[in-house]
Amino acid sequence: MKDQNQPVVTIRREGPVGLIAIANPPVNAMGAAVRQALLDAVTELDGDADIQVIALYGEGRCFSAGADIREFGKTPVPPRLPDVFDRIEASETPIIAVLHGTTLGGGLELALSTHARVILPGAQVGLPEVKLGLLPGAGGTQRLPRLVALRSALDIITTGKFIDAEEARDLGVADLLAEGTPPEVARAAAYAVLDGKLTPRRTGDISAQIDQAVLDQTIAELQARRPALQAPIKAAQSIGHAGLPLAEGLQKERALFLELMESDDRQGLIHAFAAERAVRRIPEAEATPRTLNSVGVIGGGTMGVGIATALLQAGLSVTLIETAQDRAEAAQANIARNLDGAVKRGKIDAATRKRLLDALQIGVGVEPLADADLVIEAVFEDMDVKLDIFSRLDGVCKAGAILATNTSYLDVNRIAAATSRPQDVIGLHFFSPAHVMRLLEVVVADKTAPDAVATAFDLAGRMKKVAVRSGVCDGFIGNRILAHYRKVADYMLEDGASFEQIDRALEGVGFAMGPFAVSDLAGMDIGWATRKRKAPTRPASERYVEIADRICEQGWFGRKTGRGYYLYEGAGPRQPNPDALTIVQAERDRKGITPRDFAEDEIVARYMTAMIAEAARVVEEGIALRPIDVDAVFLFGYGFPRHLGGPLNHADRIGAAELVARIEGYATEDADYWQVPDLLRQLADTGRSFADLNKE
Ligand code: 3H9
Repeated sequence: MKDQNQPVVTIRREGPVGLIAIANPPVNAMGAAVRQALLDAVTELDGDADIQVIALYGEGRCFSAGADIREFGKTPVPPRLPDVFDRIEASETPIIAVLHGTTLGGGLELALSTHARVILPGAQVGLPEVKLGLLPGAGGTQRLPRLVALRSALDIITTGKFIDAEEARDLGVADLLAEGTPPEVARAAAYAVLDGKLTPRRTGDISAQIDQAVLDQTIAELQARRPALQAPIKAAQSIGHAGLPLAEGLQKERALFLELMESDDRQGLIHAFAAERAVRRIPEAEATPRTLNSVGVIGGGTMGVGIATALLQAGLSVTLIETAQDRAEAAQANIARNLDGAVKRGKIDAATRKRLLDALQIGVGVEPLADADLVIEAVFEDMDVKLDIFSRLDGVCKAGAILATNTSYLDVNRIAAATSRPQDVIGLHFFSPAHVMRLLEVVVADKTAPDAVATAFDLAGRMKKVAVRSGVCDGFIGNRILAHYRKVADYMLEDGASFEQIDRALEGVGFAMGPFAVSDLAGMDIGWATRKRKAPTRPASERYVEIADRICEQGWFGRKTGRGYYLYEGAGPRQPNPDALTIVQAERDRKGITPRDFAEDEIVARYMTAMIAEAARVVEEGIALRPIDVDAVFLFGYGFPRHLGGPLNHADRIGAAELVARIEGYATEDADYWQVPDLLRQLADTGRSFADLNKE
């Protein structure tokens, strides 16, 4: 952490060379203090007759991650970044930037406003503002197209992707690639300028070549692909002004930037960025994680294979256990196939694939797990099977080993009680495919030890996953909320909306897929099995829609059988399964329901309200630590639209009072299902928001 007394920018004079270092850990974000100090440093050195060249670098892990995101939405404090950068570009004394670690957003814009850039191997640069619902608003859209080809500038800015040091040099973002520590390279670069080996120039003096046809085509593609996302479109429009004199282009960029700054998308996307990091704040954060080198995975199905793949990729050695040797070998082959996919996508090379496979052992029975530091059970959802496995693990595993279950909804306390060491038992709920999906629910049972929880979070970090702490309940955070709101989609279907219309409405607001398309993808048999399991405990008063059961009874489980709600025969856009439509109508007739029309707005309102209601209960009961934890679960595990920031961030936009009014309105049709959660009512009564609870 930053010592408040340390300066955020330091100056050093070494003969004719002036060195400026930004020192604002952890990522040299440019908040008000850095902006002012940078401006002062440049003004001072530029005014010093003895200084002939200035080199600028970052202390710590990177050059700079850009503007300080925490200041967004607050009253701006001068000087503004664009003004600081204009002053840097105007400097009479040449200024060189030395880029190491990540140089992002305003950090790269700072570098573009200097007179030459030297990049260190391993560095990455990017203008990721569009991912935050913004555009580079401190000259990025005007200066980058002056240095690189228009197509490259459009690509970098509208995707927000990171590019590596070599590519940065090849494209023209950086002038030179050089090895050394940032201060060493800074010094060397300064002398290269003095010796005439590196020629500084003002980016603003270069003219950009804007090919209108290329620009128009990019904007048309962006509009077609993601019409709801304004930031990439506006960013491309802003690049279109780079052919103007710099000052004029910068003004236009500023206007577009400010429009985006006011947008809901910007708020939602920055909330999503914060959510990914906020979930790390857990009561067990101070506990020391246990050592984790070898992991056992029990079960070689889709889940076990995905988990094992992800563990290997995180550098752990894995022992995969199955019930028979041939099944273990089949799992091993599937893991190899996953790693082949990673090679194909350029994520790992062939040598790494071999090394990872060498770290995989397979076996039968729990005995090979005696020395494992962690065991993750990923067999099918049957409590008796799990209880048996955990009691056997208890008999063979070494003291201090963590025993984890990947159950999606079963009671982790009961599983822990099957062992003599409940303090070592935890839920690690991965999402399928486990080597791809980023979410990991860490389910903390009543007796789970703090250092076991800390170990799970440490593991998630190594696996580059977003871990969210959950308490024990049926379905934990995500599946519990899903089980509730998924019903409302069925209710609307039975009452008159079509499954296509419901899917379209939700995809229209940005869900990756509507609920019926998701059922088809996941396999309708999975939900069917769960419904059968829950049937004995379902209250008689609960409204139950049988449409999905009727479809499953035909042997239609979605994609894997070629038909479900939709048909999957051949390529092309999805087509509704006509027989499914007949089943829907037959079920309405059987229950005497006269179908009514649903507007898309109403579909979205009911679906979101149901989701928010159960999410509020999950927070109220302490299953989730904070509202933002629920948001993270849905953003990273359920395809919730990122620009809405998660269900409870979205709830704040709707307002608690409006949500209460909606639920009370819907309750006139079904008072059993639609109940106002106490927490939501409290927020409505006190005028508070879920965001306020995140701050507590
Ligand atoms: C911009 O520049 C706008 C301009 O165009 C125009 C302005 C006029 N500000 O991610 P980590 C914090 S928009 C404030 O865990 P990593 C982060 O929250 C900006 N704080 O580490 C975390 O705090 P905590 C464009 C920031 O190694 C801590 O630093 N820039 C910022 O996995 C460590 O971060 C971006 O979009 C920031 N800009 O990844 C870059 N960045 O520990 C966003 C980070 O309290 N940042 N923090 O939770 C990143 O992509 C990653 O953080 C980075 C490091 C790759 C840098």
